[in-house]
Amino acid sequence: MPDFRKALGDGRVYFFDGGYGTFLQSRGLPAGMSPEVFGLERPDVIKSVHQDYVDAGANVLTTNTFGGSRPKLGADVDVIALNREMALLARSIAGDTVFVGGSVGPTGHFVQPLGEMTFKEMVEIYKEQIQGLVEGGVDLILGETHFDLAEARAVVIAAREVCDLPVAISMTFESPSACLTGTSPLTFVDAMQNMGVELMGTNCSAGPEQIFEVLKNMQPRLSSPLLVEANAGLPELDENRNTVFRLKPEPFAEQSVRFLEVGAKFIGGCCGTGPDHIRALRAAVGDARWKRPVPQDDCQMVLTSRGESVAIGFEQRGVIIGERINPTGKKVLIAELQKGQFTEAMKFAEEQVTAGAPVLDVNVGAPMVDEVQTLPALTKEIFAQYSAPLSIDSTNPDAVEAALWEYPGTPLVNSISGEPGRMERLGPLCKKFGAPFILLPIIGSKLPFTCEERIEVVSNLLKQADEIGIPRRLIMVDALALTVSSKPTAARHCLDFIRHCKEEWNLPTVLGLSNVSFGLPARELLNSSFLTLCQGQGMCAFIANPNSSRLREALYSAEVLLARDPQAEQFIEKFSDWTPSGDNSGGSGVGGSKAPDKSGADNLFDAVVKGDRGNIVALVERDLEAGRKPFELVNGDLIPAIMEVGEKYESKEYFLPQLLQSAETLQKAFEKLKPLLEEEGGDQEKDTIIMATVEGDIHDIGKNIVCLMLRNHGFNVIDLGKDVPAENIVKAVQEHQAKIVGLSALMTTTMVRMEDTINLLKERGLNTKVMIGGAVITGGFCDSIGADGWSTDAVAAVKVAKQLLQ
Ligand code: THG
Repeated sequence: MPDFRKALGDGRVYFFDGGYGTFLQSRGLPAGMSPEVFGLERPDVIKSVHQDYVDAGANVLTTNTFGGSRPKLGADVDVIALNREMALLARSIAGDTVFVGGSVGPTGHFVQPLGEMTFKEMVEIYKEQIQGLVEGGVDLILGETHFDLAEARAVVIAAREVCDLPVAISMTFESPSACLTGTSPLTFVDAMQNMGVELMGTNCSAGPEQIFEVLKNMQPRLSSPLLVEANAGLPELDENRNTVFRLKPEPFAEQSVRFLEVGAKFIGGCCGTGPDHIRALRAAVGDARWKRPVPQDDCQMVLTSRGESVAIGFEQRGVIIGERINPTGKKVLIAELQKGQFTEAMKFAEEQVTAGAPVLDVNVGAPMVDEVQTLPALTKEIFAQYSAPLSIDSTNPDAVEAALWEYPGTPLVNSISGEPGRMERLGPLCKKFGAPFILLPIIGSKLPFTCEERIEVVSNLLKQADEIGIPRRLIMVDALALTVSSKPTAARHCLDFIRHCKEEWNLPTVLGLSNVSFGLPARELLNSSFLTLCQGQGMCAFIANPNSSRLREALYSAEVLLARDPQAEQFIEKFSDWTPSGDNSGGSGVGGSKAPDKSGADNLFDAVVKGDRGNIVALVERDLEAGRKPFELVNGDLIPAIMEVGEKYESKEYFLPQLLQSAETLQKAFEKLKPLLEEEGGDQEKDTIIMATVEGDIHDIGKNIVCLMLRNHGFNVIDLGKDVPAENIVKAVQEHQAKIVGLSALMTTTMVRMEDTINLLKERGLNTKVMIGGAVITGGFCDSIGADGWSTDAVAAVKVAKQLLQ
């Protein structure tokens, strides 16, 4: 038997059969009877129709199973047996020279929220039907006349779960621009290509001339072979008010031949066509060859919702993925999500769509929120109201899967990290659902820093993806924006990496823009400059707040400069009434700078406040030589100085870099003084504090700063690092007889793990004080898990530690 997959790739044009309904009626099908049930009673009639089409020159027969699904057939019919019988009938005529397509039509139901059925139920219905078709020996599964993208997707997923056969999906479009449920021909093509559907096309609805318009709208990104089956003209009502199709075989054939110009490889007929139409078609096509469609719209990736596509790529405009539906730092949103309410989340959706975000990120990771339940529920709520494709943002693979089962298009999966097991779990799922995904170059708790490290991590992940057979059009790389205030070259490595992804791998990149400016003032300024730099290197999308006008200004300006906004059309539309912000008044720029002047600190206090690392040791030596006592230096100068720094930080005069610099300066002074202090102070005991970032969380910048500050304030700090299991923390408490444990977590998803440690301490009968910290910690959360103190910054953390010892 010839292989249908080979036929898909060769240069030939193939012919499907024509309509069956009218034909069967003329051969005895009673009005109102299911053609499939009739087929069971009169296999001879079905065979005769198949035979007529083979005689007319069809290369592919479709089985008499268009309405062969459970909801259409009812409970009394053996669905699998019927489909198997019908497939066997077609096979008996097709022999081993003609292909058999297992026809799968609409169920007559809609998937939620349009209808009552869940997507999973729809898939189960199709699995049953397809099982029978496969048993009967079909060569491909052929979804026909679908008018809902969700239903078409259900056919594809059912086929993939049941068999390994190629899948063809043919949609019916009410108009050249959309099907009944609002999907455009191009979005249909995008979604099917994402899913790896081997053959796609359109049938029914109208005659060849109208269908040609639909095909033209599919062109921009079409690279797959097309299947086209037009009706015999537009339906008309005859004198008995019956629908009739009057287009004769020759004009039908003449008009259908034009389909070859736009990539058709398989041509047949739909309602009102018969063997003569197919015969005429074959004659008209003659020995013309298939012309593979070449997409004109150059892009690397496409996201789709039910109705819309968003193209991502080097020749495409930068795409804002709206970040606001994310509990980080949003108390009202967290409280609502915990109760399963979405008012606040929907407000963020509305606001971001209005601000022009083409894609919305959806993240519900917060303590006491069941993501597996909440993520799909919110996803559903959003896509029912907004057509922007979504980015499903979760570290919980079960939650991602649950959301994929609900979504009617091919959304962005954010993300697949290098954590062991992630690619194995999510890769095949994304492939099956045709969901593009973000590859996050983080392995376990390791954050690659240099460009080379990032390249190595992503190379390995790409290898894994290749092994699973994931096509490159589904992969986008997170370039990993790290914080420049703690790692000054972080952004440069990121820029190098973006270029590498583009030039060496032809892969689009994305990043969470705001990470870069953490700990600095005027974050929007840095974020928008960083955006421009990234765009210059080839970054394609970014997760950010679309309400920021500064960001939009930077984005749309860059699009003009990168020649992706022809005649500056978009730029002019957005900014024609823009007014320059102009002068230097209002706190910005000249004269307003409060950054410390580092030059020439001539005393210890100033040196610490100014963060004068180079001078501090010399100053300590000078003061010692002058006869000052080590304790006097600490208590009289150094501690007051770092307190002053803390105050400046709290009043937002200082930011993270200054805080770090001062802390390091202080540390240098302490190192110099340490041996002398120990001599002088004898056996004065320091209080021990155990510090750790909890298991599952790999953020340690904040915790490291707290450690530094605590040491500076005379604590004996034992830093267990990041991603530390509760068991290890408790062990360290016992071993070092610590008075306090400090737990850190940055993410709302990991802060819940703090409770593990508290519970374990209680279990072991230890009454060690626990203080917790992190950007998203609140007093309410602290009380709810039974911690003794909390803070969201390093200066306050020291105060809390001191209070806990009183
Ligand atoms: N890469 C990928 N996905 C990501 C990130 C990334 N998803 C999450 C995050 N990073 C990007 N999203 C956000 C969302 C919110 C904030 C920052 C990044 C944020 N929120 C404010 C805060 O914490 O103060 C809340 C203020 C407000 O908006 O009300 O900053 O890097 N692939």
